[in-house]
Amino acid sequence: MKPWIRSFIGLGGNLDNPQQRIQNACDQLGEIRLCRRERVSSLYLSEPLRGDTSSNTDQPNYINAVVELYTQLSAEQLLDELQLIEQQHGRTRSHSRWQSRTLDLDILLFGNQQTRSERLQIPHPELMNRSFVVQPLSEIANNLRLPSGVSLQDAVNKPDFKPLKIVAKYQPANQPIPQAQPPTSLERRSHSA
Ligand code: A4P
Ligand code: MG
Repeated sequence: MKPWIRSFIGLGGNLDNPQQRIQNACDQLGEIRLCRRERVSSLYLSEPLRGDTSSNTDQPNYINAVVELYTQLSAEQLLDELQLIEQQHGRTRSHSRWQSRTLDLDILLFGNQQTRSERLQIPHPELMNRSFVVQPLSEIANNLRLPSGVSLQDAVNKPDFKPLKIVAKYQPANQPIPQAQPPTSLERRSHSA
């Protein structure tokens, strides 16, 4: 049997209800063949990282999250599956980077694999420099080390690390919506006071 590789997928989007889209994309990641979704981070709000080009100012804020995915696929096969999901979310690709997008799915880490091909760069080259990756990743895999041996905590402890706001927890589809609990006697008392 093929080994299960522990990978981490970064999710980001800033167009067409990104919060709902990221929730849906987390569901879809759990349905990819030969993959088992484990932990899912909270959803974080982040200001657009834009590079220094002037063509893409005034972008909406992003929602970002990270998912832990065990897989028996190769990294290339996994990328194919991720790109299919991006297409289902109407992702269009322009030639310039840093453009607004409905959904971006990046392979951040793939076991201890280190790949630098034209199609795949693993670990993701900017992983340690982006708080919208570092923060959700450290939420679900606090003690993580990169294949180079560098610890994720080094990025969290950098003086310029800016903590992001959590906007929602991941709610799996088909999960019953929690019923409102009857107020406790303490709450009843504070209302009637
Ligand atoms: N590719 C290479 N390595 C990988 C990998 N590890 N995972 C190749 C996924 N794809 C990888 O990607 C272009 C090509 O990268 C793919 O065809 C694949 O073969 P793309 O998704 O089509 O284009 P892109 O998203 O514009 O490029 P990239 O490099 O993913 O963009 P970035 O650098 O990730 O920037 N601000 C905030 N706050 N939050 C964000 O999520 N994202 C971006 C996108 C900019 N600003 C942001 C955010
Ligand atoms: Mg991408």
